[in-house]
Amino acid sequence: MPAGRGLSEHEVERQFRGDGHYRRWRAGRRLDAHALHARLFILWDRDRDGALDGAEWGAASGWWLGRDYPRGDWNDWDTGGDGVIDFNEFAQALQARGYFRGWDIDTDGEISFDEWLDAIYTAADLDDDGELGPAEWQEARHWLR
Ligand SMILES: [Ca+2]
Ligand SMILES: [Ca+2]
Ligand SMILES: [Ca+2]
Ligand SMILES: [Ca+2]
Repeated sequence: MPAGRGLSEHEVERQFRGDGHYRRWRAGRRLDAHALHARLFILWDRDRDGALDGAEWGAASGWWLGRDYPRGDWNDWDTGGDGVIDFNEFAQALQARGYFRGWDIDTDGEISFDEWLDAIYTAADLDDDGELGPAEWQEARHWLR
C-alpha cells in the first residue's frame, strides 16, 4: 500500500477475490440467513466453545454491528438468561436487528460476493472516510481470521 493512503474497496476486493474467504462463508451452499448467522457465530466465538460469553460478545458486536445496527443490552441477546449466548439466541438477536436484510441489498435471499464485500468494507471502515487505513485493515483481518 502506498504511504499515506489506505486501501480502496477495489483493492480490498482484489485481496479477497480468490483467497477463499467468501467461499468459506458459503461453505458450498447459498449464503442465506442461516449460513450467515452460522459463520458469524464461529467468528464471534473466539475460544470456540460453542457459546458467546460477555467478553466475546462485547468485542465482536462493536465491530460487526458498528453504527448501522443497534446493539442493545446483553439481556436482549441472552434471552434465556444463563449467562452465555447460544446459537439460537444469537440468530434471533441478529434477525431482530435486520442484520441479514442489511447485507442482502438486492433482497434475493442470499449474500453475493459483492454484497459480502460491501458489508465487510462498511464494517471495517471505522472512520467512514471510504478507505481502509493500516489499523482498520489489521482489525478487519482479525475479525475475519
Ligand atoms: Ca466462547
Ligand atoms: Ca443464553
Ligand atoms: Ca443478495
Ligand atoms: Ca477509513
